[in-house]
Amino acid sequence: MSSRARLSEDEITAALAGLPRWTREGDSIVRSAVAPDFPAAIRAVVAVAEQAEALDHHPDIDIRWRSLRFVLSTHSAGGLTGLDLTLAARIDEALRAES
Ligand code: HBI
Repeated sequence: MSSRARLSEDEITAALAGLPRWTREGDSIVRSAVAPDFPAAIRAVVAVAEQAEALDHHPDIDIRWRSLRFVLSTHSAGGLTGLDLTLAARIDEALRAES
């Protein structure tokens, strides 16, 4: 699940069925969320940063007050890999903890 090998279209489709908050945008997957307030949004971002460092895999993050948008792709592979799926699940957890 966490490999840096590029996923096939079938693998991506199957994985996204288990990540209902995420949508495909080309070579990336994207999720938006709204936290209860700005501090909660920042706490979620810090939790995501810790997971990103642990995985050595980093999301693009857009912060607008309490609205967050995460974009995941594996730049070194030129597309989506298992690492993106693993990080997506950990981002879901971080957002759930601050919702
Ligand atoms: N994060 N999203 C993403 N994609 C990468 O290819 C990537 C990364 N974080 C760290 C990383 N690659 C490192 O392996 C290299 O930059 C050394």
